[in-house]
Amino acid sequence: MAAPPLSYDEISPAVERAVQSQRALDIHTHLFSPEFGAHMLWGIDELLNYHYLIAETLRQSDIGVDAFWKMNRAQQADHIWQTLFIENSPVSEACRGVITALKTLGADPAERDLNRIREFFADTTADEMIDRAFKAANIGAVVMTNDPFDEEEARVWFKGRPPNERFLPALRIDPLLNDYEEQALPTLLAQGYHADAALSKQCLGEIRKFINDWIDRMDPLYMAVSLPPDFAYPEESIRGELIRQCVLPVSYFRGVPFALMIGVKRQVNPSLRMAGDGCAKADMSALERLCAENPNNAFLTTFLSRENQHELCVAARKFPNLLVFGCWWFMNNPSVVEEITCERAELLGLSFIPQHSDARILEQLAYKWPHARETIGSVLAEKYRGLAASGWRVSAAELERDVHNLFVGNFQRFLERAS
Ligand code: HDL
Ligand code: ZN
Repeated sequence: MAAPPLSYDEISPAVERAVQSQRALDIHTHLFSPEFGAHMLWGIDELLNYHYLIAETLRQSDIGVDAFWKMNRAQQADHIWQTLFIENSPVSEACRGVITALKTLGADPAERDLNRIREFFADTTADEMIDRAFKAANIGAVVMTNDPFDEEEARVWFKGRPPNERFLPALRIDPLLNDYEEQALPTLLAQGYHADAALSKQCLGEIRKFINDWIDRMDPLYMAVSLPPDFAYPEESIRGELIRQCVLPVSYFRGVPFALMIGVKRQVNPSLRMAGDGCAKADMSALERLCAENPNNAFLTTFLSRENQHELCVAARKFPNLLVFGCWWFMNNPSVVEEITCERAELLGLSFIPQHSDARILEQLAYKWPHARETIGSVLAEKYRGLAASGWRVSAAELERDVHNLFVGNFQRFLERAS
């Protein structure tokens, strides 16, 4: 007996229940599990020192960037709190996120005294906060951003990091593709690979071995790179050669998808350090050619410019081997998440991954996911109401199936198809 269809008025509450109750897989974060030591960031002082809030503080503060960088973490947090939360109302998405995180983690969101908030975090251990943040965000696991070119992190992997079912690896290869001669080549040589600046045949073989060895060591869900707005493919360049001769063949033969995160302009203002990156519209034809020339390769992608989002949906319609994910970085604001999710549902149906958190500090999970579910839920409710008005009413079970696919199933099936 098929489950009864929802009435028009039952749709919105049913969508809300399905979206809130669906445990999600967070497919891109910068979080680390405790065995990565200082790489794991958590607590209110780290939460306030998020680079998004540093950029916003330096716009409104009178102390200037040099004086800010001379402060220690706690002094920086005090200054950020005073500037963005006390002297101004915390209206921005990153500011409101801190308030949501405090609330969902059980602290008093109306507490103005930062030292009282610090006491709340002082009473908790890292492991307890992991449990609390994952529960508050209703996520089962996060995918990390693991960098084999980071010496400290590589040491953990060389020791043989034990698998952790809540912190899953992703192999990040930005230095290889974006800074081969300055950053990647010295590391390749230090790790014993016979690489060279000329990208000789032997060198390309050694780089394929490097990628294979790190896949063996990490067992990553995918390999990823962030790329500038002028990313071109094919291209007579080091990057073009390494993608064609090393990344694509290894990605295919090992069944490890290649994630391209396109449109970041690194260090438009270097004085802001990690907060100094910008974005610009990229040329979609590079991704289209990659997907068209490599129909048996699996590609994940997200774009940083709002101006790329509609043409990305059109491109994704052409290539079943391309899975669009998330509202990345400067896209992760309710007004843009709503617009992007709406056009994806209209052009891609349910064949995309609506969100990842990009969390850098553990407790950000407790705001990035509640905010995302709020916006994605309201878009989905409107789509299912529209469907009902056209004459097609879904059951609660069908709704839950669809939401499971968006938050977990699409990615899992994509990985299975790639492997
Ligand atoms: O390159 C990336 O993965 C970006 O997400 C950057 O890390 C960026 O600094 C960030 O944290 N965005 O949310
Ligand atoms: Zn990121």
